Amino acid sequence: MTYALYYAEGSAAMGVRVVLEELNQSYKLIAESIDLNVPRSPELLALNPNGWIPVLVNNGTAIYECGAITTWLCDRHADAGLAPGADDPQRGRFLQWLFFFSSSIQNAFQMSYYSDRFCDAPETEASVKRRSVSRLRELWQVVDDAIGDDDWMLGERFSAADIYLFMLTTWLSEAHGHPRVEEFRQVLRIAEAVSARPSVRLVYGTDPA
Ligand SMILES: N[C@@H](CCC(=O)N[C@@H](CS)C(=O)NCC(=O)O)C(=O)O
Repeated sequence: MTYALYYAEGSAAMGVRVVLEELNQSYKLIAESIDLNVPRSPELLALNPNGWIPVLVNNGTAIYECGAITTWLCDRHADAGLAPGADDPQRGRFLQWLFFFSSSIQNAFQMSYYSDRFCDAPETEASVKRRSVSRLRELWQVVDDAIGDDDWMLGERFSAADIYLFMLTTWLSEAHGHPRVEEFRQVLRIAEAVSARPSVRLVYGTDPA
């Protein structure tokens, strides 16, 4: 089974690629740009009119939205155990974090990186950027508190939610005035554990030479 992933370094497509690696699936990458000065390709826009990546294509079906792609992949390749199944008591918690990451934390990042989309007058853009920073601090604190002494987002069990968490921490940027990941000690602990996985080292290019 081969997947095609619309992809750019530094983007949300990296998390999906880590999931594909963890699931041991073959895939090809289709290079896209997330540079705001580069137009989106007609091929991408035909699959996702928002012009966002990731988009995952399989057997003629294209899916966008990180959380949906992640859940769909984990369910299709359930043997890998990267997500609790539909009847597992931890299924709800898994979905909770995936949705929280994509609808709240990712959205707060968008307010930083694409602040002009969240206001209708240039003079209010600085306010959107400021609020994105305080919002990120609030939201990461919620995650940090929830982790407590747990090993992973689902307690003792590693899952794709941890991969998603790791990816989001890589977007924290001093240049944007974001809080440092070190402010959230439990988040940092999980992100460091995820970063040591071979899949992540391959995708993020952090394999030792
Ligand atoms: N809600 C979408 C957001 C995806 C998203 O924001 N992708 C960014 C890269 S991380 C992108 O394609 N940006 C280009 C643009 O907005 O023009 C998801 O979860 O997949």
